Amino acid sequence: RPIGFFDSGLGGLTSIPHIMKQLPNEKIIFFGDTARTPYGSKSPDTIRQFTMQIGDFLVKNNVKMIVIACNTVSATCLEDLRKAYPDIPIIGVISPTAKVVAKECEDEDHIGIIATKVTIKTNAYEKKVHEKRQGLQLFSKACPAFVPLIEEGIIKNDIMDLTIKYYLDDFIKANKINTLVLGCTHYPLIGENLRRIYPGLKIISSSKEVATAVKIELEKRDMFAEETQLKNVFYASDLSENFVNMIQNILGKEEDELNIKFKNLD
Ligand code: DGN
Repeated sequence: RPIGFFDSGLGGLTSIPHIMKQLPNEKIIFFGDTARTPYGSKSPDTIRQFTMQIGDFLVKNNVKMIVIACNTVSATCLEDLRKAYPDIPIIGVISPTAKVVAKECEDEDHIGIIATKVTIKTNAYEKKVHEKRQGLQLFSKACPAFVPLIEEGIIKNDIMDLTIKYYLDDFIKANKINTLVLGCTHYPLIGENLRRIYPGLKIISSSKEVATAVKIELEKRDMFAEETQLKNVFYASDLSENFVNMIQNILGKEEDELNIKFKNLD
């Protein structure tokens, strides 16, 4: 059986190469809600309604596990989804990332958390990190314009660089940030920009850390896949040119090697 992954858009795709590397036998069904992205500035009720529709779709596709490759949904609806599907393991991105922050950071580090408005408003990262380790110095900043620009493919240019500086120059300077947590699965797509603009900053990515959590959970439940003929499938609620380009870029494959499908959930 495949593992179901979803995101409000194409951001969650940034987890897939980490999964493919760590768990090469696993098959993936990915759903990106590209027609309704971004979720990050919507109300929790709307996000919950969309999340339940996606959960139903993945469960109908016989997934053995659901990975919420979206911080916004993980911060707002993880427990709702777990209640709706008590027999399926459901993993969010925030707890595994908070675990790494708690393990790898020092008390004197100044840790910046950047994410969507909704994720920041829930304080989900602060709660999770401090549950695991008291005393770490956390500072958070919502960066709501990043996701729409990334979804439009506006990445390798001055508009993105200026937007990054607009949100982060003062934030990093005023709070003496030396570690940045990418609390949105879209943000690895601007990782190069961030490293170039702020060299020396240590970066922790939620997209990467969730892959390790999936591996641990599969091991714990003895659910590793045998080798199979199943192919990964990538569904999107809007098959925009940018979505198709992004999958190709992120996975390093041509369109005809990928199984990309349209799925409307409305
Ligand atoms: N990729 C989503 C996240 O990790 O929060 C954000 C997408 C959005 O809808 N803004």
